[in-house]
Amino acid sequence: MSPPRRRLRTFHGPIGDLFPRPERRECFELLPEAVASFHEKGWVKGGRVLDGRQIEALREGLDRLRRDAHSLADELYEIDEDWRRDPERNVFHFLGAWLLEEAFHDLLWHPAVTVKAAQLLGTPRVRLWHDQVFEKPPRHPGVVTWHQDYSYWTRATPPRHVTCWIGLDDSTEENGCVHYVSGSHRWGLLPKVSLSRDMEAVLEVLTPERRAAFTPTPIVLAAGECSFHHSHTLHGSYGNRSDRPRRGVVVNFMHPETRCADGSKPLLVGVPLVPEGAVIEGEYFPILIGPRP
Ligand SMILES: O=C(O)CCC(=O)C(=O)O
Repeated sequence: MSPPRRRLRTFHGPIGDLFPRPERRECFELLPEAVASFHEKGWVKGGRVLDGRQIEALREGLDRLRRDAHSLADELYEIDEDWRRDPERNVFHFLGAWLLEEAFHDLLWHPAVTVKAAQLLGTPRVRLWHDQVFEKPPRHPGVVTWHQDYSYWTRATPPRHVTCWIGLDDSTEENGCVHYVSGSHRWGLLPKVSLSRDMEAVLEVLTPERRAAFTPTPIVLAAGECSFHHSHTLHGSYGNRSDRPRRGVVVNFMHPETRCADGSKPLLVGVPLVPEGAVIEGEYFPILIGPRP
């Protein structure tokens, strides 16, 4: 039997020494041209943010979470239903690794990531919304269908969110790297789709002009490199045709004043209710950079 796990959510700062403590913020900043490109296209590459030791610690944490996934279902926010039903066909996708694994927890405060997220959101303070993991084993058909992150997040308002996708493997077209549709962050909010079912579902609702402009860019990254995307940027990924895994860890950041637009049920499974209209804060939503309240 596995040893009992610690409740990491009560630690609002790094626990171990896997990641550097914030030095001067400027060391980690994106160049002004990169920030401008993010606003223009809705995504930007963020360079290398993990070294070999950090990648290995995250991979090991992910192995433990996968091994125990079924028994941990109640301790994570969510594990993709389609994966639980049919792991051979669906991507291993879950939310909440930071609650259970120290490397995933400490990654949230990693200045190489948080400084850039703050720049892109245009705020000195940034709050955690949640984290995610997407794993495609070798030769695996699972896809992540074209979607906009904010279509799942309308209860956290207004939309001032940014996502960082970090590779735990080299990701290429062959092993199913993420693709972004440049400019789609200006297309308004499209309907929510199932993440694992019909790859093209969202295309049905695009106008002919937008369909014509639908030209996904493959985001080829080395292990340890990252990309950032806007909450409305259409993105998705195809199956893994290679003999290598394709693992990615995702941090979803939000503006610290983001409010709850629907207090009728928890914003994430297992998280206490946030009253409608209240700022989303507390144990599960730590400030990751900038002065704490
Ligand atoms: O890892 C993938 O293929 C999809 C990632 C994704 O949907 C996201 O980062 O929001």
